[in-house]
Amino acid sequence: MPIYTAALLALTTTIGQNPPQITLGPDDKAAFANAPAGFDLSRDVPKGTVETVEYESKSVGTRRKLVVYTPPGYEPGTRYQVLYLLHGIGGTEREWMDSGAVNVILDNLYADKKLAPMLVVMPNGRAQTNDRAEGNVFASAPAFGEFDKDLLGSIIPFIEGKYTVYADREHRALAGLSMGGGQTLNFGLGNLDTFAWIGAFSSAPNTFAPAKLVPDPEKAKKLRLLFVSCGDQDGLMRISQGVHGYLKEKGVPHVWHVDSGGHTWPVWKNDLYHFSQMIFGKR
Ligand code: FER
Repeated sequence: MPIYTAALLALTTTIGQNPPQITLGPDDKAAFANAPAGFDLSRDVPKGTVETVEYESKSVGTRRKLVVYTPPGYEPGTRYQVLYLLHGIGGTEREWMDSGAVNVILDNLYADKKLAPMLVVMPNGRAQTNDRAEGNVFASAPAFGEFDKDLLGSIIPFIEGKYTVYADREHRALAGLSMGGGQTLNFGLGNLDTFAWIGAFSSAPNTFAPAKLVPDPEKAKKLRLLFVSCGDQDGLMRISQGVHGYLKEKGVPHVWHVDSGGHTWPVWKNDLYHFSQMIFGKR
């Protein structure tokens, strides 16, 4: 079992299996069929490469780790697009690898020619000196709120210096699950000049209120994709419902996808499967 703590397991049980009252409205339905069986199982196909690298975080003042997936057939001299992919409250930079099978899902999609060439950068969203998921993981919630300085001020410049990647909004996507979903909405919608593609899966209570998230609906319309999803048995559902309702009221184009499931990995893997195919236009 990865680094999930007892506190997080209790949380997952509370919000996943015994959810508070969830009322589904007419809009709250699946936008896509589930990913095909086996989409997250390793096949005999070319594999991408996964490496952990360290960067200097100016805002935190430490050297921090992040995980980078480069696709099968990666050529260092070729320009790639970048998906920045964020974890949940009990995770670290390893979570999408250890629990989300991100490399397996993407390897399979590349083998099936369904994906645009991209790097996936998985940073640690807990912007504090000790960024391990230790003890009471909820105590680090404020550090998740500080992460925008690290992402924008250190991580993106580091990635754009180390790898040959496009360095404009059209070629940057931001996505995440739960706390990382809230970060994605807060920092993605707050930095429309930096990201053109946004995916928020099962967003947590760190998500800003909708009117703060989208103070200027006209500006948000310049996003290429705003993907909002949640499981139909997730106790945090009301947050995503609130975001969808506000976007709809203000006429901001978005995808609203309600998965079947709780606050769990099958939902987030399915979201990644769909979201990754929708970003960066044609392959
Ligand atoms: C909360 C419930 C859930 C909360 C955060 C979460 C900050 C995050 C869950 C996750 O990331 O999986 O009240 O408050």
